[in-house]
Amino acid sequence: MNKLLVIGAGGQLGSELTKALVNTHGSDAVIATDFQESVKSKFAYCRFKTLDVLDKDAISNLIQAEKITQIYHLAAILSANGEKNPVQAWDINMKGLLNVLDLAKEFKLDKVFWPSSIAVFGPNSPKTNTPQDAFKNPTTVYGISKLAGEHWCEYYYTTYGVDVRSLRFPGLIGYKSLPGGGTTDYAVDIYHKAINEEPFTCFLQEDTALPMMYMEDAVQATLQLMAAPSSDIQIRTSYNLSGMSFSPQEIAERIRSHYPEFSIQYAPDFRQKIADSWPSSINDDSARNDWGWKASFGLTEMTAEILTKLPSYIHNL
Ligand code: VAH
Repeated sequence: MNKLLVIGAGGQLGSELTKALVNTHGSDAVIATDFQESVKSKFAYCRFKTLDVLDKDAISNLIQAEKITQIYHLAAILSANGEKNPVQAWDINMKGLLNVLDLAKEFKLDKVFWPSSIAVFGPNSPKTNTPQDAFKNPTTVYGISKLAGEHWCEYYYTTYGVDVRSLRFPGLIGYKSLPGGGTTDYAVDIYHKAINEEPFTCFLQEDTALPMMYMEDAVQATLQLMAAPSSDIQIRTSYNLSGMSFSPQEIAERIRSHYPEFSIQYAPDFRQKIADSWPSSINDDSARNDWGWKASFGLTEMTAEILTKLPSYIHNL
């Protein structure tokens, strides 16, 4: 019987992926964990425990007590927050992953999922349609930790046979959790301001195009990758994944087709330098060829869905 442990379930991706895992495997098959007890209210539909990703013994005890077979390790400090406390970001992002990989090896877990990011690319990577194996020189602690983590995943697969699988997510946009300290999170906050009919100040320049993805697509890609036969997974660092690419002015234009009075101003801050180091679009041919990936949402579809569902979602909180 599959028994799934989600680490960092309270974050942007975890808030939606955990529900999808319960829908797929059943509520008894999933244990949601986070270091913050405060997120427990998000998980009325499955069991929740607090768990610190740096406490290897606690993770080990939970794996044994619950007979865990798969781990979805989502806990990480994102790009913008990581620059405020680099060493802490490295510790959580790297020691957390190594704890999970080592325990997956020790207990011969069936599978591990770990999210990487397009933040592994840097200023000398090709800017558009960036290929899977492009040169990478990340300039954020987050990107450095994700690139190092990718190679640790490949090492644990080739050396110990740990079936760890990974996706290089673009900026993920969902309406079921608040922004989490990422450079792309302006594209989450902007929708909240639009439905509240408040003016929006964007921390990036209007023409800064970045790779983005609607959370529904990110969740489906994760489920699809993890359900694929191991023999289909040709890349054991992390797969490029592409959804859409847009700039702040482009998303503002889409929002104005729903809220004509919506106003935006631009006040670039330290996050502009991070965004400028990343590609504007990603090539995901390998994911399409190896396990049949195809995005469903573009900017028009995502904007329509979020602006339709966000008001009632907030009302029912
Ligand atoms: C961040 N949302 O902004 C994340 C993402 C591509 C960026 O990894 O840090």
